[in-house]
Amino acid sequence: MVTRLILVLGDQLSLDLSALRAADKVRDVVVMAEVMDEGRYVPHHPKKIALILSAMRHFADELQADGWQVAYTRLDDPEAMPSIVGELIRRAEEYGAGEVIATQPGEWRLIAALSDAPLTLRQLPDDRFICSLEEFDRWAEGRKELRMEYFYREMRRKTGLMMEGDQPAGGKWNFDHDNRKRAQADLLREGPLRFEPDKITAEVLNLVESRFAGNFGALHPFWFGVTRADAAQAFDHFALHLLPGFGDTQDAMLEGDAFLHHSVISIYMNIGLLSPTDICARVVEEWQAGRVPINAGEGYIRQVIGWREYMRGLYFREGPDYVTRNALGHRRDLPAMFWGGETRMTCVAHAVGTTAKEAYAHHIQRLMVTGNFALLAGIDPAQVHEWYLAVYADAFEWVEAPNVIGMSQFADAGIIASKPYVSSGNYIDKMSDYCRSCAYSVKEKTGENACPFNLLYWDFLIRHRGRFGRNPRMGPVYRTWDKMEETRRAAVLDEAARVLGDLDAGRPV
Ligand code: DLZ
Ligand code: SF4
Repeated sequence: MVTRLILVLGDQLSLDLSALRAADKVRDVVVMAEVMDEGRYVPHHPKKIALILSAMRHFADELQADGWQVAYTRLDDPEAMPSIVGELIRRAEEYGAGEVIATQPGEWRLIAALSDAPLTLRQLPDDRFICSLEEFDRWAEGRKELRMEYFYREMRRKTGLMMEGDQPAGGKWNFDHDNRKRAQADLLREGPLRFEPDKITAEVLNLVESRFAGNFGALHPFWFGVTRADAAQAFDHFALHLLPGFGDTQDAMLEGDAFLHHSVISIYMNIGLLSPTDICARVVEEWQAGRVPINAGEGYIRQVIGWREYMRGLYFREGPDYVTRNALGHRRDLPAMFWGGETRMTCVAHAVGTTAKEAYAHHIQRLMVTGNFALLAGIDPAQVHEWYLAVYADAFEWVEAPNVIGMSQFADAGIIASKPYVSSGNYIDKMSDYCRSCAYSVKEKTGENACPFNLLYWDFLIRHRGRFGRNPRMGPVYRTWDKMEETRRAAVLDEAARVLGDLDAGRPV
């Protein structure tokens, strides 16, 4: 029988991957390839590249130990081709392979490249998710509005997680209301589990250092887990030490604590080292044993079976042009402060600083600090999208693009968010301790020292009044504006123009 090639990509490191299930250990060859094109199509954070390459190498070893034949290409192999398709063609010749079996990639770019490859190639559905793409489309069909909350309820019913018969445990589907507390500094908070690099990781770190030296972000200290066993241990640590407090402070931000009670598990889940169903089963177990309050348990599984699946469904439903959408016509370039350039805004400096150091920031830093700023300042959403895709270790387009283009930047004209996620400095002040040490004053609404969020917030709303003015959920904010004194309104818009002018001139804000 003719050999077939089984493609396993860097974010497909799951033993139950559909391509592996369709394969025959004796007959087929698994192809894994470190390639320059995947490393540089956006300027990925060095920690993200190191995580993927080291996890790929460990996974290949695991497959080999399990009896698979693996053709593995390292980035520094002299015969390595620059692209995945190039590697497949080279390996097909080498093994005289007649067919390639792949699991559909999580990005339209790569799906198209595989579809166009001069090879006989089958792309199987990626079924490591709770909701298949067909099921999502059936759910979405004919609905006027796609609301995550209703989709989530379907997923609760489907999985039976935290259900009592056909009713949600605790009598409510969603306990988010309890999850908006400020956080107190706590020197004893455990934080995510950290791992020492082993020999394989050390080699990868050297390679990344030499090939991606100019990329934004710190490679060292590298503490991510890189195997399924590491990922399981990291999740266990979270479940025991951090999950009980996860709900309450989910939206809080502290200068001295980048992680609070967050699990930082998306970095493992999104490359396939942990399965969403296993994770949720464990969370429910902890809640049933009385070790975790319902708001933490429900809040956590909602992110995994609700939000994450909903993002994926929408990404594939909306199609390849989704990442180019720009409903608000925003054209400004991404300011240098997103790449670590100077800023006087403590909140942005912290969100970007954590990102540079850890290839991670939590959801409120992403949504309400950097995302909020980019939206208010009218930054080109394609540039914002590429930034998020590059700098976060958990960012793959199927999940990152709908979060950024849709949820954060409103560039899809409201498919995901029914109103733009914008706020003045007030929200950041309420949820963080950032404003205390900021050069700007969050209490000042006009003047030299006024928090830029306060100025840009109104400027954004006024610029887009034609679109949002009639949105009933935004009525109250426009009424507040209309009641302001004329001179004050003029001052706010003048000063916002000054801030935007500074951005355009490349002056630090
Ligand atoms: C992100 C990434 C990087 C940096 N490098 C590789 C690689 O060398 N080989 C590989 O198979 N995958 C890599 N990836 C992940 C792919 O970019 C990812 O599979 C697609 O973007 C689809 O999600
Ligand atoms: Fe951010 Fe404004 Fe607070 Fe400064 S005052 S930290 S810019 S919200």
